[in-house]
Amino acid sequence: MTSRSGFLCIVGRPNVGKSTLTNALVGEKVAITSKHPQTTRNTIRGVLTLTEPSRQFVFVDTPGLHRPRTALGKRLNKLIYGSLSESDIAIFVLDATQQIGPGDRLVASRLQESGVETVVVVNKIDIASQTQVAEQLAKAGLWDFSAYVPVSALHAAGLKALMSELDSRLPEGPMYFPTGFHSDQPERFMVSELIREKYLKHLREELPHSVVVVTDEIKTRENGTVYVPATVLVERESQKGIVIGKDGAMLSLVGKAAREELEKIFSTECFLDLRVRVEKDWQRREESLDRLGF
Ligand SMILES: Nc1nc2c(ncn2[C@@H]2O[C@H](COP(=O)(O)OP(=O)(O)OP(=O)(O)O)[C@@H](O)[C@H]2O)c(=O)[nH]1
Ligand SMILES: [Mg+2]
Repeated sequence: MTSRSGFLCIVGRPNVGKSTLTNALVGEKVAITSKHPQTTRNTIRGVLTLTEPSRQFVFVDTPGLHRPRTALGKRLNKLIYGSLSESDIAIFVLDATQQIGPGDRLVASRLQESGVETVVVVNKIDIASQTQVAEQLAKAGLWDFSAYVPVSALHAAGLKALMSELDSRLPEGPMYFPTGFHSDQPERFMVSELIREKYLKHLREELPHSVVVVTDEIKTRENGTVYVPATVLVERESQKGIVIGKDGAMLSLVGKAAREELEKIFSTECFLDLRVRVEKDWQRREESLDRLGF
């Protein structure tokens, strides 16, 4: 019997809920989320395998599309267009509580140019009025994409209807990953992202954009505990103080939250060795971006 499979690229402007939707569709946390725009900085693949008949959805969460102001921003936009061109289906996410703006129109026109079959998702219906949702659907409807589905990614509402739209469009294809497999992100990347997520939760305004986390080799010790050495990089000396906090308060708050989540994942005691270093203007310097793996 033939199976069906496909790559489904999740696109939209920053902060509309792409990563939250990715996690909800996959049923596992594969991508970090935050209240700050431009949280996601890599394409994150999350896999959902269904049986009877056998089919596999490879969701590709992407960074929010925006007009780039840094070398990093330019690389991220390129990354989005690259994943879009390799996708079978695009999922275009809109925020029901926000007017459709230039950011959404930019995404829409890129999707139209790409010719990829697109399903539009109007997200955050849990905090939008019925009128807002109806108006958003009507306005987005003018773009003439393949289907329109209102959802709440956060509360897993409307996902059945969305899955049925996606399922009916999934082409024939091989099972790329084994059953039970949800993510192909390397362990060290996942750990860095988790630490960054805790920082995003506690930092305000522009600073989150300046933070990047690098995890070195994770070691399992003889007694079964796990040692995780990680470095938080910021762009300027002045940011170092904020990331460390008064008497190290921020560092220990973030470290504790990250360690607790790591212990759940590794199912053992973890020692998180968290350090802070300045990597001057890393977002703007091509060689820093190369070294940091962007
Ligand atoms: N109320 C509500 N909040 C949501 C919903 N989906 C996402 N959010 C919130 O919206 C914010 C942004 O969510 P993300 O999933 O990080 O958004 P994103 O589109 O991946 O953002 P970038 O990676 O920055 O492009 C977070 O605070 C989420 O909790 C939803 O359905 N309802
Ligand atoms: Mg995201």
